[in-house]
Amino acid sequence: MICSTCPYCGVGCGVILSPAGNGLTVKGDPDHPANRGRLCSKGTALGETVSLSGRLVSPVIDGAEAGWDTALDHVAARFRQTIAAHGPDSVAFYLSGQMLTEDYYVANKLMKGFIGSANVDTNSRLCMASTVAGHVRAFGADTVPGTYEDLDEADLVVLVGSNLAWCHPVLWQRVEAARAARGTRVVVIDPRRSVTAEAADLHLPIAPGADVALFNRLLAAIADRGLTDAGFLSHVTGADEAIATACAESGETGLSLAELARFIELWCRTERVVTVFSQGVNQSSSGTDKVNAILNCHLATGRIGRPGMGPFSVTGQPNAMGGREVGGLANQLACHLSLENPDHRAAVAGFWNAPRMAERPGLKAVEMFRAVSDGRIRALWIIHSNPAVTLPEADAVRAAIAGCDFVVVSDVTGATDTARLAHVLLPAAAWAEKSGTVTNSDRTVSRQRAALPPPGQARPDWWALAQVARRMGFGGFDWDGPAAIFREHAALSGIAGGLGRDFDISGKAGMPDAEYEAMEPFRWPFTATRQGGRFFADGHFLTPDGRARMVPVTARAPAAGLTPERPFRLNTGRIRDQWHTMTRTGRAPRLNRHLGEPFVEVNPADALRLRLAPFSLAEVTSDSGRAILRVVVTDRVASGQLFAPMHWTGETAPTGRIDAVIAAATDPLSGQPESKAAAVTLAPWTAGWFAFAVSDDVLAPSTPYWARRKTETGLAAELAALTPPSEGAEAIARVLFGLPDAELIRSDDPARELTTLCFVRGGRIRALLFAGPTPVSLARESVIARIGAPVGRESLAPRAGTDQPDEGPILCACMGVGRNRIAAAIDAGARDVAAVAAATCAGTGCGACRPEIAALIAVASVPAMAAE
Ligand SMILES: Nc1nc2c(c(=O)[nH]1)N[C@H]1C(S)=C(S)[C@@H](COP(=O)(O)OP(=O)(O)OC[C@H]3O[C@@H](n4cnc5c(=O)[nH]c(N)nc54)[C@H](O)[C@@H]3O)O[C@H]1N2
Ligand SMILES: Nc1nc2c(c(=O)[nH]1)N[C@H]1C(S)=C(S)[C@@H](COP(=O)(O)OP(=O)(O)OC[C@H]3O[C@@H](n4cnc5c(=O)[nH]c(N)nc54)[C@H](O)[C@@H]3O)O[C@H]1N2
Ligand code: SF4
Ligand SMILES: [Mo]
Repeated sequence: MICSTCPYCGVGCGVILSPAGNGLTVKGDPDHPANRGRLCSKGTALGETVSLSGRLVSPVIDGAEAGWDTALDHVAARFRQTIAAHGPDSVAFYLSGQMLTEDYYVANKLMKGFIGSANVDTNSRLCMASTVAGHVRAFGADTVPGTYEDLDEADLVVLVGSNLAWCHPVLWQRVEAARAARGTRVVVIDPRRSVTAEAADLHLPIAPGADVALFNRLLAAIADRGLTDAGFLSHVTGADEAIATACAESGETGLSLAELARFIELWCRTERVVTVFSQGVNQSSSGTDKVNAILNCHLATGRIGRPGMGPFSVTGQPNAMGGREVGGLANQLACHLSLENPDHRAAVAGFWNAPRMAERPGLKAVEMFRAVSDGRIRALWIIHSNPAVTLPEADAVRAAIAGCDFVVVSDVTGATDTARLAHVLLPAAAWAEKSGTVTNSDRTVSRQRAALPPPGQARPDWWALAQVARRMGFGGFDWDGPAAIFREHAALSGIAGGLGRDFDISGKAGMPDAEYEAMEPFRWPFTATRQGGRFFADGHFLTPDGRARMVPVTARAPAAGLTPERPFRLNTGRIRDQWHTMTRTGRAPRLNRHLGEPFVEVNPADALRLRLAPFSLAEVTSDSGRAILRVVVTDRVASGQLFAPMHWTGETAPTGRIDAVIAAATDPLSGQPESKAAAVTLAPWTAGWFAFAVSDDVLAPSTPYWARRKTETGLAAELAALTPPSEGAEAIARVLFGLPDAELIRSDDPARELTTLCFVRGGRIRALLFAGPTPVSLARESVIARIGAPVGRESLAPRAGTDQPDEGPILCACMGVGRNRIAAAIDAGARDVAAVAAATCAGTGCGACRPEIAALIAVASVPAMAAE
């Protein structure tokens, strides 16, 4: 049994790993302070993602396998030559908040101290950069004041732009527990009725981007009611201006006066309020101002750093926080030190014995890839990220990477949109195979520990970075393992502490290897005199004068204005059971069953107006690109708004890459792109041919639309084309399945306009294709279950709800219970979540599906409207 940490979200749940056969069993760690044994659907399915199929197991140079020595020499030589010819700013690293602290530390040291450029940026630019900028403006440092216990002890939790039930499910469970224990109220501020909004006491469907206008209304009300905390304000500057600006705010919130009044009343009346914020705040062209608008309200009332109250940025990735600590962003140094402060630079240069310190900030992610595109950057190393999918203007980013002189990608698989463009691929040891530390949203540092041997030649990322540094001729990169790197990082944080920074874990700097091995989770700071706790209740801040800043901010509309040609506001984000570009969660069949295809949520009124039928296909177009997505008609989104998930890629649904559509408009201070407010056109994509295909092995579509997923029995795909294939369905199917000669049984159902092709070998079904002129309506999970079965007499095309029981989309991933079974339980009389759980077991695992079950019950409980 090995204690480690989940590699997905910033909740940072502790897990207990037990190697079993070739795989792992994964359980929640009852002793970890973040989760106390709980896990969500993604954490629960971790054991299913560690299989070695598709893993990158050896370095690859220009498509040919190579040894590490050759690959590392090659990378070092190309970086050295590029720097010699074009200077240090002609090279760059693009990193990730999923790297371990030790990996991150080495990359940052190499680039900022030895190569002498600050062109090291990370996907945290797309994620947390606005929060970092907002924290620094208000507090003088990027410090999260509170802890998770505040969620347990709050009387009001306000979730701003956070779909907590899906994206931080274990924190949502803590909030639910607080509701049950102390009656905590929950407000969700989100233009979309997310499952979290549905479960809240109050949902404020704010106009997209209007958060500053809303929090300015709140600040004005706080001042108007005399609720400012005069004592605390003696530790704050800028209050008068911020309040005056708030009182003058004229921006629309999109909310009714009653909704506004209810929110203001709740916030003003409740001292213990935690305002949790996430990507609805950060991913905005006014993201930093949104952060400060929220911080202003907490500073004005002194509700910060005390039990049950404070602003709380929940981090997305498992080590988003650790990346900020090592200085992974292009405008940071290390340990919360500033690149632009000569004393800070000198201190770090001395500690590293650095020959060539970067002296000014490097290029931020969006700018970095523009520099790749126009040839200012000629050598690029991408580690643990998939920017060809996840950066805005993704088609341009993909072209930029493809056109770059020299691209190195470190990944666990070569089958990603980005890895396919690399000159050199380096095989990384994956989560369960490597050791190091991560820091979660509440500053708790936890160990990740290896439980499995790395396959083939896979090695940890820190090792590859240190090897390249040494081969470039640099000293100071000869650690024998992550413990040594961690000690160095901790020692540097002590120097930062001496310079007045609060990120100081120097209490861990002298730790021997054995202690690092056994290290229990701890919260920073960690020094001889101070360990863990909250910040700022004492009124001491990290600005030059020690006082916090209230920043006057005014609402701005999203960067892209709506026009008659681009009349829809496109919002993007996450679904419950997938992680980003699905390179890991997509390997677990049960996680692919919740929502198996890229989609766009469209309000019923808009769907009617545009003649978009449910489950038809629609084209979403902006000035930067287009996507083709399955239409989900739902009033979760308001008229004029759309929502699409970010997860699909060239590997899983080439026309579903939503970042192709997102313009690279960024926040002027943080450089974070506006991923949630594109101006787009929506139109039917009038396919004349639809198909659903399942296979035990090969499934290689080439139709203009396709989306493919892994299943329990192989692969499944949705296909569509504008016209039926001229060569006929059989020819298409034989190529699709790679079965040129297999025995074929064909059946045509004229009533349903459905053709079924069944490929058989040895009396067993290998592959099935169902095709027709309209979206294929079938019990998909029943079809998937037929692969490998003997060809029987029953219909090859099961209809939903007819022959075999069909689960439909899986709502409870932990227990494998689908929407149809839950609906049946509700039909049979289950009237609350507990009754559904008793009847089906749904909702008894991680609980992330409970809001969806509650929603089904609510819908079923609406009395049928009397016919008029
Ligand atoms: N299942 C799952 N969980 C994850 C991840 C994942 O990929 N899958 N990724 C992790 C990562 S890296 C991150 S950063 C987090 C993100 O976690 P969240 O921020 O909770 O997730 P998102 O879905 O990106 O966006 C949250 C909400 O912002 C809303 N929103 C859009 N525009 C606005 C606006 O103008 N104002 C307000 N107030 N709200 C708005 C959206 O409608 C959406 O519901 O999730 C983490 N957890
Ligand atoms: N439209 C839109 N775009 C968005 C967002 C949005 O809400 N909307 N959200 C943004 C946010 S918040 C984020 S955080 C980003 C995330 O975007 P990315 O970081 O680009 O997405 P991931 O899929 O997490 O990419 C991680 C890569 O690392 C690889 N990998 C896994 N384990 C290891 C390892 O141990 N070592 C190495 N070297 N590689 C490994 C995976 O196979 C994968 O290719 O997306 C951003 N993009
Ligand atoms: S909430 Fe889920 S994804 Fe996040 S750390 Fe915990 S188990 Fe992992
Ligand atoms: Mo993120």
